[in-house]
Amino acid sequence: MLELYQFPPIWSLSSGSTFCTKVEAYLRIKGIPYTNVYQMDPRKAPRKQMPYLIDTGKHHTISDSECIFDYLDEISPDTGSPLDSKEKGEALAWVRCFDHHYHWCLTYTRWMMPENWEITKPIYFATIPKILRNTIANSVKKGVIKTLYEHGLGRHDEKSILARGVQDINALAAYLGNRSTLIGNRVTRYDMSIYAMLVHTIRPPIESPLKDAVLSHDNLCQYVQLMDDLLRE
Ligand SMILES: N[C@@H](CCC(=O)N[C@@H](CS)C(=O)NCC(=O)O)C(=O)O
Repeated sequence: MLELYQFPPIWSLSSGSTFCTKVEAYLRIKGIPYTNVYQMDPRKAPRKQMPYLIDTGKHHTISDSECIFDYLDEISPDTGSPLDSKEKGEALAWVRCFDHHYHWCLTYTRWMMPENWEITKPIYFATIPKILRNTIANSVKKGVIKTLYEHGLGRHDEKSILARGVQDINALAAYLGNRSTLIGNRVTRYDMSIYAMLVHTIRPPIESPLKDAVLSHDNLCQYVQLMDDLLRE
């Protein structure tokens, strides 16, 4: 049995974390049975980040969404038409762009834009007793500010951070054109990152130029819709 350790659902998302949504989406697309184990404290995770997966039968723990994907492909190999190395290279570049750059622009909109922090804070920290909520929320936020700075993005002003996120979105929309999936003619693991980042941008009640940018591209909205439909099946 596979146990997926992840942050719990919020708003209408499967999890508060893009990376957790990404992994759960892949498990569902592949039709692999799993159980969700919701956990709020990433310090309990092997790499101090969520998600992670435990294959209880094999006493095997895997953390990091990409490592989890490799494991899922190992136990349930992809039977679709294979991608060539150029297609794989392009898809990987998009995943790296969204997982390691766009994700931080999105994080900025939730944690750093004061009007959005007012929405995020009570939801993210709802399970913390009220008396401690502000102290803990502010201490976790300090960690996010530090990570954004160390990443490099946090050294820019808000206007540039948001502009960079919008650039990622516009570039993706141009690349996707009228195709319905990122690469090849079928849904692959690479779609899961892109779907997770887009759905986390448009679904929550968090307003930002990133959300406006996604919503302004019909092909990206249709892309999210297609993945939502497949995940409901
Ligand atoms: N490279 C990791 C990134 C996972 C990640 O950043 N998880 C975040 C939630 S979105 C987390 O657990 N953050 C807590 C922390 O870093 O303290 C993956 O692909 O799984």
